[in-house]
Amino acid sequence: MNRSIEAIKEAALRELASAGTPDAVKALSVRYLGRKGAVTRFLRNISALPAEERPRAGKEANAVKKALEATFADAEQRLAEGAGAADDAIDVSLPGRPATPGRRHPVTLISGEICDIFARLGFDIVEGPEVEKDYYNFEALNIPKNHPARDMQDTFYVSDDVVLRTHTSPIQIRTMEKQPPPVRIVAPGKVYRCDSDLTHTPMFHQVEGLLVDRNISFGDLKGILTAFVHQMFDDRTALRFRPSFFPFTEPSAEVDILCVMCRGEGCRVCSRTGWLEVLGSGMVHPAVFENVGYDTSEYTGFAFGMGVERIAMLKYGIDDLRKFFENDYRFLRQF
Ligand code: 2NL
Repeated sequence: MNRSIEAIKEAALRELASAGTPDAVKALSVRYLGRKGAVTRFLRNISALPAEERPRAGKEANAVKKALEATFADAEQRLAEGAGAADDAIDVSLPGRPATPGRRHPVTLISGEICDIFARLGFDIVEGPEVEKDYYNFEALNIPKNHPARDMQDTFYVSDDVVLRTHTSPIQIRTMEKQPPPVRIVAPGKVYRCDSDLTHTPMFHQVEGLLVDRNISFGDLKGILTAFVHQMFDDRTALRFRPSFFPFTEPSAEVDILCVMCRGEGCRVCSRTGWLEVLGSGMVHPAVFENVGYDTSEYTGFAFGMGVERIAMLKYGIDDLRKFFENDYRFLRQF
């Protein structure tokens, strides 16, 4: 009799293991615990047992009944929840989320375009350190010790004689120190100035250029920069060379181009002048050549520099410098 209630329990659990739905568990529950179920019938038959066996058999059978009731209820609930969860399970047929591959920053694109144009004109592209010796950033470029550019207000000092470069000219000094003329290079890169407002950021990008050879004249400077502007914008963009001053060039000239927005009519972008200032330039100062050991009786050269953000704003029609530094992908993805 005892073995028999144990056998019923084992059979019930074996069948339960292969019941895959809540309904299958319910049917099992009826077959074992229902009015005509195996456990119920067993309980009913206890009265037929010898009197001394009845209490023990009753106790055991009731324990099995309780255990099965709980186990069936558990299984039914677990299968019901499992069926619900199947709706939220991974749908392997769904297409994956597309990866956002990113793209080049507009300033990188324009810096590259500028360098490409000069590369086609025979210039090599050279880079150099952003943390630079005072000597390469100022001294070698004929910028005297009391010059305002050297002030703490304008320059980030790393130590007494080390600065964050304020222009990429040190690259050109280093190149001239390493090799004799001819030199034909452009120097792109980040530069740093202690300045921050609507139209200035403490870091911005520059491309500078240098050409040194025999018989280089201001005419060569005008020719190369005209070719550059015509390729960067279009070949009907006029240039205007205005006298200016830089410590490292003599004579020096600012280069204006006819306003790319209004074509000289006068607009907000060109402050009603019809012209845009885009480049600084000049013939390399003899003092600079002497600092790198070039013979000034044999060689002359020209140099120029431009701000990449400024060119990018004109080329893409962007009116706010800060857009380049916000890293808003809705802006950056347009280029
Ligand atoms: C500007 C002006 C300029 C240079 C940069 C240069 C470099 C050497 C020697 C002489 Cl090694 N000059 N660079 C010359 C004239 C102007 O940049 O407005 N930059 C944004």
